[in-house]
Amino acid sequence: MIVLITGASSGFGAEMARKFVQQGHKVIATGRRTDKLADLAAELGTAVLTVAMDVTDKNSIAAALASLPKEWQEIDVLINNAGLALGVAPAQSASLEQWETMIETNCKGLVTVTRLVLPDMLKRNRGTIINIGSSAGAYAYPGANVYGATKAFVAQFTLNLRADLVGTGVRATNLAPGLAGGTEFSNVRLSDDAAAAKVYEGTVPLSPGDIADTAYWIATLPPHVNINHIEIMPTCQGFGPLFIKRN
Ligand code: NDP
Ligand code: 8X3
Repeated sequence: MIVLITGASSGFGAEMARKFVQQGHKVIATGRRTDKLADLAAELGTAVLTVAMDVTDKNSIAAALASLPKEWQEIDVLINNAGLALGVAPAQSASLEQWETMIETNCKGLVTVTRLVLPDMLKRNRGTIINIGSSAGAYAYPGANVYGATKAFVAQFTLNLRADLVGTGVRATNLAPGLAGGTEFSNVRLSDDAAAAKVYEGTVPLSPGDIADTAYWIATLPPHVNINHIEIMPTCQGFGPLFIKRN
């Protein structure tokens, strides 16, 4: 299979690239940091093609897809993984610019890549699209305001994609992890490496390997099986009680 992964320069994306390559597949690893993509290619060899792609820039996405050599053009699996949370401030004081970046990346970027890759999958009547959502798309918590909303968008877009794709050979899944360590997610969100490390203190979070194994399982199920939505949490994570502010 040929697997295109957005945001393969770190975290889940890089680990999913490793998983698919180790299992004998070819990976188009995309992202903005081409130095990190080059490191991944050096590690994994010729089964990886690195392509610069900024999902917030439609021209960058189109140029990346147009640049694919002929033998890399038939994408079997698209993993829309590129995404980020920025900040934990409450809505009333959050940065509007950070909100816009999350919407541009997690929502607009994801739908643009999907829209540009989908027609070729439909021509071949096969393909799997795995969108990386989040438990934050299902459960509210303070400071998740727009991040959680973007992941709720991912969940509903995936279901609506499924509705449109019924009867074709193309599948779509929302893969929604909870707390996961070993990625740059909290470093990016908090812009403070010490604070990012504290997020995982005293926990056994999900690992990038857990997510890569799940994505691989979804992509290699028999063609008649579609996982619509899968939510995974570490065993140590639960659901907060509904918050009540008492006088
Ligand atoms: P990382 O920060 O390690 O990885 C994020 C990836 O997204 C990077 O490779 C980054 O690449 C890429 N990315 C960000 N912005 C853009 C952009 N504009 N264009 C292209 N690529 C971009 O975090 P994770 O691996 O943890 O996150 C991966 C996905 O998983 C995200 O969608 C995140 O929301 C989701 N998630 C994470 C959880 C966690 O707890 N870690 C839990 C649930 C969901 P580059 O900077 O090189 O462009
Ligand atoms: C990342 C999981 O709980 O930090 O999507 O929002 S959480």
